[in-house]
Amino acid sequence: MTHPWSNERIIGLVGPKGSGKTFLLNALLGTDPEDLERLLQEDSQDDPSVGVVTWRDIDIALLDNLDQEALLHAADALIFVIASSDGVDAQTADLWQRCVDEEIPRLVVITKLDDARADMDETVAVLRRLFSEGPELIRLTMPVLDDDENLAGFIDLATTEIWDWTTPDLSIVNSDPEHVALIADAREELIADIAMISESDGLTSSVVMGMQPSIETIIDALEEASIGGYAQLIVGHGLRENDITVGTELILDLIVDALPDPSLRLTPVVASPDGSAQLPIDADPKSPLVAEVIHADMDSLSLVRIYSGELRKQLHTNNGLVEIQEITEITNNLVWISTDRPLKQLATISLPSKPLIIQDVNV
Ligand SMILES: Nc1nc2c(ncn2[C@@H]2O[C@H](COP(=O)(O)OP(=O)(O)OP(=O)(O)O)[C@@H](O)[C@H]2O)c(=O)[nH]1
Ligand SMILES: [Mg+2]
Repeated sequence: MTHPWSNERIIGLVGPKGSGKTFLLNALLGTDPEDLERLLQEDSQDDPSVGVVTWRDIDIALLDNLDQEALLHAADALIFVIASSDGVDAQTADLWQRCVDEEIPRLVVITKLDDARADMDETVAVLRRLFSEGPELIRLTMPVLDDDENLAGFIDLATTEIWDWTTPDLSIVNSDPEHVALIADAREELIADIAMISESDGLTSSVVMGMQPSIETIIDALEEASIGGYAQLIVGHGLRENDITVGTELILDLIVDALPDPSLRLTPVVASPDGSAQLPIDADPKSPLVAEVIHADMDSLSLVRIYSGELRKQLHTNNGLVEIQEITEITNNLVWISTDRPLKQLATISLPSKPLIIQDVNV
């Protein structure tokens, strides 16, 4: 039976200032291009923004502008948004290292590939030097240009299919022999990398014996490694004329197929309010409630992440009982609540009948 929480993803967007996080968020949400420039102008790093899009029946919550600590609690996976022309700042490099230490699954999106100065190969090389000396950073796509040298789409190196946004609706087509020859080296590198870190013996032994693994085997291994947080896929994104964004649907597919759902997350370590240890709690709506205030607003409106259990009207928090007045669901596990009094950021929410306090979230 599938887990009740397998139909959602909670994803945070991170990256240097101006790298295109809010732009990518709106592309993924399918925001009308006419509203986009205004939204980018209004975007303020003081206000968290949460959007939700349903893709292939999966509800994807996307978080932007959250305080870093809160984001690392709220999200089950991060998308590192890096502009091809701008590179990486120290804060982003530090955050990457923290994700390595805490095994937080992540995806890398290289943005602004329509920029004349953009060079995806070069950006991938820089990221590999900066973030990983091993095979974990795996580039999945390569840009395809049209006759005018504008960004037209991407080749998926695993399937060798071309995702083409020139038609003007997206079409996914098989690549011709000329393209296959062009990507041969990059594809070989991808297969060697995934074979090195894959837990699938079939893949590793077929590569060692010099055989071509099937596309299905490669994709399964990539998805498993990405969900498990031990490989990070790199893909591209950009813009075409008429405000068509290139790469968006491919990223939505990857969020669904290659990033974890809330049931796969290790739940926080909890204790009783008196400090006595408690057994770990399963990420399951039937378990005791453990939730956390991710962002607290002046007027008693709070963004809450549920790790286990279900919210009730009366709740226990670190500083006493509160009552919920209204719940607005973003996904099953991420909700806005208004309460009879303000809550504190990173306060634990539990049931009055089983009060619990979070000791540590990402362990
Ligand atoms: N041409 C082009 N411009 C882009 C692309 N992505 C983002 N931009 C532009 O880059 C600028 C910065 O993008 P934002 O989405 O605001 O960047 P951000 O990472 O949210 O920035 P902060 O919130 O300030 O950290 C905006 O003017 C966008 O229109 C892209 O793929 N192509
Ligand atoms: Mg922004």
